Amino acid sequence: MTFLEKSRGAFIVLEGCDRSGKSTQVKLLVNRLEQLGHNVMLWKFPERKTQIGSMIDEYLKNVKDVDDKAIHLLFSANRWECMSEMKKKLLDGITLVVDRYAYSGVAYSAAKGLDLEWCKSPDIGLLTPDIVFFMNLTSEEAEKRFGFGNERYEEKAFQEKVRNTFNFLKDPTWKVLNACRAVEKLHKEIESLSLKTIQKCSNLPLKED
Ligand code: DGP
Ligand code: NA
Ligand code: NA
Repeated sequence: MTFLEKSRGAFIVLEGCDRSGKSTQVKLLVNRLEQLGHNVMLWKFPERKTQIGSMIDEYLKNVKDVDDKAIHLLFSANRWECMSEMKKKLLDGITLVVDRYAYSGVAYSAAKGLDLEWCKSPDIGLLTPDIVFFMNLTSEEAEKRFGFGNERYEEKAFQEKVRNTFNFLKDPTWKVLNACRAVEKLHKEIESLSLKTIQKCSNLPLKED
């Protein structure tokens, strides 16, 4: 635990399958919070701009094949290499709105058949989000959206497995949202829960598990 002398920013994560609308909502939320005068920053995983991130990018674009366990550890390392900077920003009072986090790490690898506990272990000790919005699609709606992408995981049968794996990962920080609704409706719900979270956690210590 890190104790605070001044109020900190909130650590807000959006999770879900590909095409669940995360990136749209993350941008809307950041813009809205800025409008309201909050100190806020958008973050995205994988962070493709680092050296590790560029290996991940090549893997996702099918330029390179990487062993399933090795790529799992690289995704985790990509989160670890960002931790000190993220922690500093949070302690400086900046709210981070993060597109994907360790839940994606576990869901996508476990969907390949890797052991769930093994998948979780390299992420142990990462900062714990204050709230995780899970963008939940019905399988019907998911089906309509799948099959359009061209990156490695953007394929219907695989996404269905990822969806099922996410369901095992729910914890008390999760807020499961009906992501089939109109963009603006969803945005309003995310906004109001985020504002509550920012207020609630501003004087609480940051958690690392
Ligand atoms: P995005 O840029 O959000 O579309 O993410 C790229 C793809 O990478 C997407 O299919 C989800 C997947 N992904 C994100 N994080 C991880 C991770 O930690 N591990 C694995 N195996 N896949 C991930
Ligand atoms: Na994607
Ligand atoms: Na996205």
